[in-house]
Amino acid sequence: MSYSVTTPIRVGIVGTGYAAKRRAEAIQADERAHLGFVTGHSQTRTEEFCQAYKIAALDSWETLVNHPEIDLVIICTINAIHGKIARAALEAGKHVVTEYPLTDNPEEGAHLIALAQAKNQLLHIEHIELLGGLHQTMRQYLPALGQVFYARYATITPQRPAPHRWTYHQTHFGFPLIAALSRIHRLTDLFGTVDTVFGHLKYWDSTETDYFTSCLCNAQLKFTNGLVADIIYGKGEHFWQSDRTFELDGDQGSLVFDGQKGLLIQGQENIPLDAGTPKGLFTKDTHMVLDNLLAGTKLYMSPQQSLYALKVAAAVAESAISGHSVRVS
Ligand code: NAP
Ligand code: BLA
Repeated sequence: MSYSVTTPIRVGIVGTGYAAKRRAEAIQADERAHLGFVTGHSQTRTEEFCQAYKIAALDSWETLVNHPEIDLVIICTINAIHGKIARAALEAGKHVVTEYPLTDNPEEGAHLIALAQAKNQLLHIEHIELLGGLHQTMRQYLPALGQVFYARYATITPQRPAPHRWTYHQTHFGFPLIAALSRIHRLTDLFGTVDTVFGHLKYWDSTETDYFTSCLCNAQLKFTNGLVADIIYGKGEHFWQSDRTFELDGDQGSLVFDGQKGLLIQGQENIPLDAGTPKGLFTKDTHMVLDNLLAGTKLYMSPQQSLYALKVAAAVAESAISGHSVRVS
């Protein structure tokens, strides 16, 4: 696919947090692009951002997506508004990159992908987990496990006191395994399609303001190839021990990672594995986006792959509400 865009690509960013900063640095380090504008939330952090990157602020994302001097909009704000910003930006004729998730609604996701295709504009959903050492190492050693029949991926983050931030707000963050879509996406990328899911979700101390102090979200996925996967996502004040274990069990061996350190276990043999550091991934993603826009180089994944992970996550959300297992259509 080739796009009509000329250098330098003029970029506007929505958001001023961690992802936005990494994007701004990557854009400013690349002569093929120019960072012109940002729009933020709180005035202080917007001003800090503008000072750090020597750029101008626009008063709203609506103004930013319609700005005539912007070709590419990068969406790095709270999850609840990704979908509507992406839609408005595509309708305004902009190329769009969004941090995951694209939206919480698979139908809206499909519509946005079709809209971008019809208008020949880029819609890229960042999934930096695929670019990271952990995923690459898992992929590399997968064949050594034979037939994989079980996966278990836990990310538990104790946090005391729970911060009064959007990531502890039911609406701004959204259903935890849609917000943390990488957990499901890592597995669908490795193991393909899912037949049925079962989900569970608990919030602690959630108030009428929608903030909670902890959440626990579990999902069991049964893949078409027979593999069963347990995903555990928890954070907040009610957890006492952090956990980042990713385990795959096959008939020839197991792969077990604790954070970035892993072991390949085959019979009596244990081979230590190191997945490196998860730094620099937003830069990698940004470079690949510019390569794609300017040279048509293939990106590391398609929006359809993100949409499939979203469909599975939405089925988990449906199951968590109904208490029944849900077939993924
Ligand atoms: P962050 O550092 O907390 O930044 C969040 C941004 O959203 C800030 O600009 C914040 O502004 C703004 N914001 C907060 N509450 C808001 C509200 N109610 N309405 C509008 N804007 C609001 O978060 P982040 O880690 O950069 O995450 C941004 C996006 O990237 C999220 O969708 C996240 O899932 C995704 N993502 C992040 C990572 C990562 O490594 N961090 C990885 C993958 C995907 P103020 O600070 O002024 O409130
Ligand atoms: C993913 N990290 C995320 C997401 C959020 C944060 C909101 C998306 C939702 C999710 O998948 O859980 C936020 N991450 C944070 C915050 C810290 C953090 C506030 O580590 C505080 C230290 N992201 C960072 C930092 C690194 C980082 C400092 O903010 C590490 C260098 C990496 N975050 C990182 C990666 C992902 C992610 C690689 C993708 C998720 C995955 O690997 O599966």
